[in-house]
Amino acid sequence: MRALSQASLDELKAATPGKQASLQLPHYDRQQMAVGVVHLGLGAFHRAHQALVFDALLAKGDARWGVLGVGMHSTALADALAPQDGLYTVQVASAAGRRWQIAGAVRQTCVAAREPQQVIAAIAAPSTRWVTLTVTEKAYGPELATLLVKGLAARRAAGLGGLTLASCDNLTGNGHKLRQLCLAAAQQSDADLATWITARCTFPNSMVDRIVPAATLQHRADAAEATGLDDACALGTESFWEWVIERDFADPLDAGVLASAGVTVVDEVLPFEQAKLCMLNGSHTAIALMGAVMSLPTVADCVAHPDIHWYVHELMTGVMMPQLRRPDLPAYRDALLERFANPDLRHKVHQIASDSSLKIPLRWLGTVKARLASGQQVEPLAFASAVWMRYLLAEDDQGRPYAISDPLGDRLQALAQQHRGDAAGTVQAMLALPSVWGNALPANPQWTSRVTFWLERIQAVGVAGALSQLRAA
Ligand code: CS2
Repeated sequence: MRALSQASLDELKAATPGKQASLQLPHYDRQQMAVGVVHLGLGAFHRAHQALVFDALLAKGDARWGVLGVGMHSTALADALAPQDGLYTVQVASAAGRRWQIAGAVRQTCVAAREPQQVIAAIAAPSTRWVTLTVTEKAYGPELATLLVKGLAARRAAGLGGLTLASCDNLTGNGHKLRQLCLAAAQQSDADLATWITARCTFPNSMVDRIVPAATLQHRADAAEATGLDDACALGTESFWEWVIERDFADPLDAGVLASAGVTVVDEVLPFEQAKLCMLNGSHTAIALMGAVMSLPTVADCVAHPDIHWYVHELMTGVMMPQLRRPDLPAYRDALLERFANPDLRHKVHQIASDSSLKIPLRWLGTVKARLASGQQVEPLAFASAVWMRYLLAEDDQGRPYAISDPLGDRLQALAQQHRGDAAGTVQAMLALPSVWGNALPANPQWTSRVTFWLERIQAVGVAGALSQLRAA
């Protein structure tokens, strides 16, 4: 079978004149597109989300939205996309059926750790207008700041205008965090550069949403069947997507341009961001940890379990929604439960459970603190926190081992083993980690006692047994 590339795509287009509902191809002239976007964190999520928005803009005839896709460390995807001329196939699966799309927005790829000069030069290139980022929670540190600041310094030295730098990571106030990081690094090297960044560049907060599981060989086989071409970079996603971004662009006209491709441009993203971080990501983390210990491989398997389905509904309705301001919360919740149940996604619980020590503070703690402060119950999140502590034993309820991927993994697993069987000792040791729980929660007797209560129950009857007790309570 021929490999996907510009040449084989051109043949496919010639062989299938006219548009097909089940297979969408990039009909625009990819040779003419300029690299207008430098994307840091080339991975499945970017390719099924922002890159498809840029693809839609290119398809409308706006040639400014080609992407340089930058892997931060890993070379595999960047190097697999290069011989495919940046092309890849996306399978979009929903209750209405499946369709495929070959996306054309990625013009070039490279790897920041291997080719930093190429990234810096691209940030400083005249055609570049945006930098987008999906680098994950753990990457917001000095390495990222140095790369961006070098690029912005070169851009300023070249006498060019500013950029829109849009963080698309699941962080509260992601744009503000990115701005702070860049300005602090710029201040250290050159105060004038910091002034230039403040005056010329914007860092809009944004909320991005689409469930994009890690790509598998099944996606590759399905894509080959649909297109007749072998695509080593095929991936799958759901039909739902949302990108809500604050009206804060280096080029103010971009608001209308993005809106024309289905992006929601708002004055304040916070209500959307908080609802998504809590209800989608917060539920995801709880589901993933339960699924890992209960040996349920995917999110769809988890929500097919009646007690977990009840749990997620209760977590959202009883504990999270009262704190949130998004206008359509009940409909948003119901849509989320349907999205989680999508059987085509096969979204692995262990993928979501990775880096939980960084995700928990962003996804659960706002809710826990707000509710404790007003004397309200936090039972579902105390339960989920106990499940996390149980999960750190790295074996499921049948005693089968699994791997834990987390920057604090070794330390957390050592603590879990050290206090194995001792719920109070485990909770005390785990809550003493301020990067996960902050400083106030370990001293809160209500929180400590409820987490300990649920960890004891889990130790006695397993996660499934404890969950049915939570439901019956
Ligand atoms: C997930 C997210 O892996 C995870 O932690 O919760 O990747 C989630 O699928 C996306 O944020 C959905 O928009």
